[in-house]
Amino acid sequence: MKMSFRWYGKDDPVTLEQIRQIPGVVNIVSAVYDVPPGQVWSEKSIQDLCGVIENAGLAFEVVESVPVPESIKLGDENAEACIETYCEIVRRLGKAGVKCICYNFMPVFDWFRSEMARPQADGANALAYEHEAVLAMNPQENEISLPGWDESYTRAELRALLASYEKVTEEDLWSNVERFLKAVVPVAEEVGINMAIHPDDPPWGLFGLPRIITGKENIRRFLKLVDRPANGLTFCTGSLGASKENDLVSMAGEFADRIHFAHLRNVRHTSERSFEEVGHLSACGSFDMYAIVKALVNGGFDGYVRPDHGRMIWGETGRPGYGLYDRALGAAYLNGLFEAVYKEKNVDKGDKK
Ligand code: DNO
Repeated sequence: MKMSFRWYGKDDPVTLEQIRQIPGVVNIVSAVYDVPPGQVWSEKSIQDLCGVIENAGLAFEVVESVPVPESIKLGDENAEACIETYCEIVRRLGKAGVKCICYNFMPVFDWFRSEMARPQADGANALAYEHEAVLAMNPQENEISLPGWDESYTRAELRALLASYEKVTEEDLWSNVERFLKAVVPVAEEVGINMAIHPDDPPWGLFGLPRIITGKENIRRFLKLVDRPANGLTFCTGSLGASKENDLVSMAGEFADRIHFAHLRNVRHTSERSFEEVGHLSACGSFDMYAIVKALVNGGFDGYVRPDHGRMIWGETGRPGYGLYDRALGAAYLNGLFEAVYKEKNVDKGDKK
């Protein structure tokens, strides 16, 4: 396991110097942020990013994300050109030493929450998803501000984009993802990269938009579309676990050898489809984090791990979910779980810094 930490580049209020002091963190997860989706990432931007990370004494082997342009998800007339551009980005990242690319195939929206800072009993605040509140939202008409949202769309562009999905069914999305994988996975294999799709968050359709990376059956289907190790998964417990139907421990075990990247965090279900984010510990939420880590290790998982969304604690303000303190606590906790599981199995995995 390689403990990693997401960093949003030079504008991130969390610095590489701070990240380096979190025990056990050896890898930075980042991306090129100065090129709009659909354009080739310049060699210079990639090199600069590698340079700052390596100068800080950390490694850069995981990119999150290389965004998939809507044309590819829609399968429209620009899809072919966008796929070619995507392949070129993959080649350039391979050349720069990247080993894993996390991406998602969610139409229009990335991760979705209804509250950015819900106060917690202990004085922290956390992201929350209230299903009733989301059903009442109308993205066609109202301003919405989301943590994973590309704010660069104007209201008119968003309306047009939502309209272009009106006739796109789940089956269309399946064919479009298949076409994408058949082109991209061989390129990734050639340059030593594992592709790791991120599950949909939450794992159900929103506003009539289809979502397909939602649960066990669909993930089985996805992995078979191109049945090669380089076509793999980001196992995000918080995303998949938002649905009570997903048994995370059994999924971790079944998919372990195709999981290249794990986002390990906990949520607390507050009703059938509502939840709030909590501290990483099993005791704080609805998941048994120890059992999940054990299932991953027993299944042969040896990829990248990162703590995921943190609460805002100790008065920190910043990018929702991506402050320093609670994620650092998450990393410390996860390191402990892995150490315990490795020792039980007598595996020496002391990733020394
Ligand atoms: C949220 C993240 C997602 C993820 C993308 C991957 O915190 O896990 O935004 O980066 O879905 O493409």
